[in-house]
Amino acid sequence: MSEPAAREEAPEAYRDAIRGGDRRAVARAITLLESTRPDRAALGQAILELLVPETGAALRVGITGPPGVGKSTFIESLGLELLERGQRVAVLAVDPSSPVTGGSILGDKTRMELLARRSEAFIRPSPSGGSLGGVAHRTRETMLLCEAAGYDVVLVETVGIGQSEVSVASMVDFFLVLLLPGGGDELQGIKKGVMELADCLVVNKADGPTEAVAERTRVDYANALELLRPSWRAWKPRALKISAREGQGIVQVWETVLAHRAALEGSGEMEERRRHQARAWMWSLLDESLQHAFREHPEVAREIPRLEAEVAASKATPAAAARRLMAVFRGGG
Ligand SMILES: Nc1nc2c(ncn2[C@@H]2O[C@H](COP(=O)(O)OP(=O)(O)OP(=O)(O)O)[C@@H](O)[C@H]2O)c(=O)[nH]1
Ligand SMILES: [Mg+2]
Repeated sequence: MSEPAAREEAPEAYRDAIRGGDRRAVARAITLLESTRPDRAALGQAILELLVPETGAALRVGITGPPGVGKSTFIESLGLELLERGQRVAVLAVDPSSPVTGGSILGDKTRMELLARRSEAFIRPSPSGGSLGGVAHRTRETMLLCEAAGYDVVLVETVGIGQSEVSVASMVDFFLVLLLPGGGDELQGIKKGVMELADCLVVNKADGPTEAVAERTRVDYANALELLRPSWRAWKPRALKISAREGQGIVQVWETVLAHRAALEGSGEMEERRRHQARAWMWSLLDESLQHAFREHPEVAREIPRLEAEVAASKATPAAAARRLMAVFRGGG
C-alpha cells in the first residue's frame, strides 16, 4: 500500500489492498489483530469484518508431529509442489510456547528457504504470548485474512505440545499427523485422542537406512486406523509414507487431501465440519471474553483473593466460592 499514512488507517483501504493480494497489507493487518493496544486490535477486527464475505475459499490443512519429524521440510516440499500447480500458499503456525519475538517458524524460514523466497507464498510465524486459546484465535483470523487475499491453500503447522494439535485440528479441513519411522505414537509423544483427529497419518523419512522401518511403521498405523471408530461417513483415514527430504510421496499426500475434500463435499460433511468449527469458535471467543469481563469486574476482582484464600484454607467449598463470585458479578452480591 502506498497511500498516505492517514488513509491507510481506514479499514476500507486495508480491505482493498488485501483483496488485491498485497502481502504487506496482509502482514500489517495481522500485526493489528495481534496488537495488545485496543485501538489497533479494533482496527484489525474492523478490517477482518469487511473481508469476511471473501473468506472460506481456501483449502485448510493442519500439520502436526513430534519435534524433528520433518514438519518444516515437508511444508517446504508440499508448498513448492503447490506453487508448481499454480496455487498460492500461506503457511501459518500455532505455537503457544513461542517467545515474544515470534514462533519457531521464523527460524524455520531458513528451513523453508525456497518457499520463503517465492512471492506466491506467505509465511507467518505464530502469534506470540498469551494462552493457547488466544494464540489459536489469532491464527484463525490470520487464516481468514489470507483467504481474502486469495491464497488457495493455508497450511497451519503446530508442534505436538499441550493441546495445540486439538486447536489446529478444529480450524482445518484436513488434519495430517507426521510420524517418525519406528516407535508407537506414545513413544513419539503423540497424545491420546490426536490419532482420532487425523485424516491421514504420514510416516516421514522413508529413505536410506530408515526406508524399511518406515514401511513397517506405516503398516502398523494402517492396522491401528482400522480399529478406530470412523469420524466421517465418507472418509477412512489413511496411512502413507514419504520422504520430505527427497520429495518422495508428496504428490500422493496432496492427492489424498484432494480425495478427502471431494469425499466430504460429496457427503455434505465438509460443510458440516466448517459449520461446526465456526460455532465452536464463537463459543470459545465468548468463553474468553466472559472470563475477561468476569476478572475485570471491580467487585469480583476485589472478592477473588479473599475467596481464593478461603478455598485454599478449606474454609469455603469451591462451589460456594464460585456461587458467591457469580452473585457478585451479577450485581446481587
Ligand atoms: N532422512 C530424512 N531426514 C529428514 C526428512 N525430513 C526432514 N529430515 C531431517 O530431520 C530434521 C528435522 O527436520 P525439520 O523439517 O526441521 O523438522 P520439524 O518437524 O520442523 O522440527 P521442529 O520444528 O523442530 O519441530 C532435519 O535435520 C531434516 O533435514 C526426510 O524425509 N528424510
Ligand atoms: Mg519446524
